[in-house]
Amino acid sequence: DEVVAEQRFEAALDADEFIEAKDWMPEHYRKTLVRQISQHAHSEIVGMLPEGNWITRAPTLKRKAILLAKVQDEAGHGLYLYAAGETLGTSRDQMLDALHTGKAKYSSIFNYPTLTWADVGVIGWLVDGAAIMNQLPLCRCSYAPYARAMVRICREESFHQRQGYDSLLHMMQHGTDAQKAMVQDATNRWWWPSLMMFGPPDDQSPNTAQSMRWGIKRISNDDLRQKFVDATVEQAKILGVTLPDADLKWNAGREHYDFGAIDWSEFWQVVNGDGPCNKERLAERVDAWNDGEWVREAALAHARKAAARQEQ
Ligand code: FAQ
Repeated sequence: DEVVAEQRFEAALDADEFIEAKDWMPEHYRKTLVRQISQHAHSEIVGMLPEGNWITRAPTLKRKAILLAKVQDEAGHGLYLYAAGETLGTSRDQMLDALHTGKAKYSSIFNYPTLTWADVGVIGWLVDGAAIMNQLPLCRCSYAPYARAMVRICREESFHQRQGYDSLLHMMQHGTDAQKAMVQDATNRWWWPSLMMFGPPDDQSPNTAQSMRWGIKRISNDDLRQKFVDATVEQAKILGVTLPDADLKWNAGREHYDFGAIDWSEFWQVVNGDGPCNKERLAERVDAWNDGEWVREAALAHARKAAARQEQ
C-alpha cells in the first residue's frame, strides 16, 4: 500500500499537480513543509516588531494609518500560515512553543534595528521586495494549502512594497537634505541583510536540492537573489539613492548585475541567535504570549459555554 501511495505521490509531482492535506505524503516532505511554513509564519509575526516600533511616531496621520494596516496584514499572514502548517498535523501550540524556546528559526532580517522613520520605508521597499521575489514562486509550491495562502499574501506584500517605495520617493523628492540623508543611511544598513534573506548560497544550502525535487522550492536561493538585485538596481536609480556596493555593475555577457561578496559569517551569526536584536525580539514574543494567557483562557471558556448553550 505504502508503495502504491508513494508512486501516486511521485506521479502527482511529475504531473505538476498539487498535494492536498489528506493525500499520502512522505514523512520527510511533511517535516520539511512544517519547518518552512512555521518559520515563514514566525517571520511574519516577529516581522511586526521592527515596524511596529514606529507606529506611535509616524510623521503624519496618513502614514500612521498605512503603517497600522500593514503591520496588521503581517499578523494576518502569520495566522494563515499557522493554519496552513496545522493541516500537516502539527498544532499551533507546538509551532509557537518551538519559536518561544528558540528551536525554530525566523527570518534573519528581523533581527536588525529600525533606527529612523526612513527604515520603515526601506523595509517596505527592500524587505517586502525580497519577500515577494521569494514568495511568488511559492504560489506554485506543490503543497496546495501553502500555495493557496501565498496567493493572497503576495498581493498584500506587493501593496506593502509600493507603500514603502512611495514613502521613500516622497522623502527623496520633497524632503530636506537631512531626510534624504536618512533614506540613504537606511538603504546602506538594510541592503546587505536584505540580500541575506534569500538564504545561504546554493552550494551551502542543505535543503534546496530535495525541496526543488519535491516542488516546494521552484527557484534556488542564488537565482532569486540575482533576480532581486536586477530589479532593485533600477528602482534605486529612480529613487536617487546609491546601493552600498562598489562591485555592483551590469554584466552584458550574463545580462545580470554582478554584485560584491556577502558576509556569510554575519548571516550565520544572526541566524544562530547572536544578531543585533535577536534577544529583544524573542523576549517580546515570549512576553506577548504570557500576557495573552488570560485572553486565550477567556476565549476558550466562552467557546465552551456557547457550545453548551447550543446543545441545550
Ligand atoms: N533567516 O537549506 P536552506 C516576511 C536557514 S519574508 C533565517 O537554504 P531552505 C514578510 C534555513 O531555515 C521572510 N534562517 O533552507 C515580511 C535552514 O535552517 P533549518 C520569511 C535562514 O528552507 C516582510 C538553513 O538556514 N519568508 O516575513 C535564512 O531551503 C516585511 C539552511 O538554508 C520565508 O520564510 C534566513 N534568511 O531555504 C514580514 C519564505 N535563510 O530550517 C514583515 C519561505 C536560510 O534547516 C515585514 N521560506 N535559513 O534549521 C523559504 O523560502 C526558505 O525557507 C528559505 C531558506 C529560502 C528562507
